[in-house]
Amino acid sequence: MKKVLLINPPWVIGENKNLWKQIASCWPSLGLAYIAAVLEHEGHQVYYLDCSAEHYTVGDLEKVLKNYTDLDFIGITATTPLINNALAVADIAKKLFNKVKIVIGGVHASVLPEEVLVHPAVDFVVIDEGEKTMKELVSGKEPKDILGLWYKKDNQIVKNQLRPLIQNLDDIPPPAYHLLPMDKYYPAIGSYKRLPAMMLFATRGCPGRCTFCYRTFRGRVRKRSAKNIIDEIKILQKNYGIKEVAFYDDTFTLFKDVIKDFCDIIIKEKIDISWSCFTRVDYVDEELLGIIKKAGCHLILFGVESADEKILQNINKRISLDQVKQVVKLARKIGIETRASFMFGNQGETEETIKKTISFALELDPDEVQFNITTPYPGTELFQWAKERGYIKSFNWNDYSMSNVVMELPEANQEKLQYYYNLAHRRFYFRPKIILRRLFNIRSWNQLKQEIKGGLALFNFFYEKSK
Ligand code: B12
Repeated sequence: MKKVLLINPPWVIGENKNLWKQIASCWPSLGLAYIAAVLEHEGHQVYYLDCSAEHYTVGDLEKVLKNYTDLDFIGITATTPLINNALAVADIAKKLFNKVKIVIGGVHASVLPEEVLVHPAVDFVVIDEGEKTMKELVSGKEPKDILGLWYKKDNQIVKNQLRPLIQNLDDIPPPAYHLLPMDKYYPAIGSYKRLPAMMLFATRGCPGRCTFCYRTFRGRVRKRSAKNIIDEIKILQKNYGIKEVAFYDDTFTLFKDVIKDFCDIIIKEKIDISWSCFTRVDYVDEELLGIIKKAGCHLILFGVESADEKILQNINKRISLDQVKQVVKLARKIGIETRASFMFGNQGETEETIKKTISFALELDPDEVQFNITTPYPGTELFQWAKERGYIKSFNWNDYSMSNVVMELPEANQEKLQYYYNLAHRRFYFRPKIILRRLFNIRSWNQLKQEIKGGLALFNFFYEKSK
């Protein structure tokens, strides 16, 4: 039996530049929770430390880590903006427990394993899915025989081959929720109907090939069965009183057969759960929207990105603006709210195309919008494109949180991007029509509280900007 501590590193919120930070969600790293479940199955003792949910900063960590003793492994997850915090945690841990083996996994380490592994405190990097690789490592298999593992030996980096991805997601046990601080998690303002809520996945991988998006799990799509997803919802309801789930799949409606079965079970068994999901406009139709509405779906989030057809082509979005208009209209007819997200600063962006996107968002009139400033994440086609042209202003990963402009295009510089980012939100949300619609849609105290909090956050944001 080995003792393993899994850490979601601190996410210190930087300057208050990004309005979404004030109304953002707080979720666990389900990736770590899946790994925890697999390790527990093997008989190991596992601890889960969510520095983000506990609001710990890197400075708090020495004290916090002293609560753990006799650890054999520490596993840390990290996205690109969190990698420096993850490495700082690794340093503190290595100083406190010099025998502990430190493993880093997650998207950043999967894209840039070498960069992470050269850090002195890091012993192993796990590329892509971690369940089986971490299980073999902790259970004592020779590192040289473990697929998906990179490590240091005699000052050299040993690069084992990639591990084939898990084919049947039903084979993975449910996340080890019992190790998580479940009362610390919540969804973003405006995205839920009921609490408590938890995030969930029905698939892995995305069929899209957008140039700005990091293709997790090598873009290979896999599914869970409807029954397997329902069983997890039942665990969440029974053990934690969960009333709502937020599906964070890249394309929740990718496998229509599974979604239809899933909805059938919810309806037949009268399972009382409300939910939201992310998908692409080309993966829904009127029939499916009707079914998911009946099964409790109240909000769909999808990416439109730009209203300029040429930019949509440049980013390989593979959707048309007509499809977008049709889906928003259908969803409204059926009674599902929509949130459309847009980006400013993709390949080919100019002041004209930004204005076009803002006008389109107003005309489209979904229930909610989100405008983002494009960030070129390493591992994406966009990153390569921008790097080759010298458009990337910062290679400090701390800046890659989407609140900073790290890429400037010849016709869309930082000033313009920031200006239109603020203007777009203001123009969308400060319309009497949208304020009235939101007020009329309030059905509970909870929703009223959300609306007030969200409204105040927006107001505060623009007040700060105008000073
Ligand atoms: C849910 C989600 C969130 C949630 C919760 C994040 C969290 N606490 O983990 C919220 C909304 C808070 C969020 C915020 C952000 N997100 Co986000 N998010 C996702 C999303 C949709 C799913 C992540 C997930 O849970 N996947 C399912 C689990 C099972 O997979 P996993 O986490 O990758 O874990 C597996 C492996 O990676 C590996 N693994 C992971 N960690 C470890 C650690 C060890 C030790 C080992 C051995 C293995 C291992 O094993 C796991 C099991 O197989 C992904 C897209 C995607 N499809 O992955 C984007 C994604 C991770 N997010 C992204 C971004 C950019 C952000 C933000 C910067 C955006 C912003 N400013 O708001 C922030 C950063 C915040 C943060 N904490 O890092 C990018 C990251 C790109 C990059 N290179 O960093 C992604 C990949 C989207 C994309 N395609 O561009 N996000």
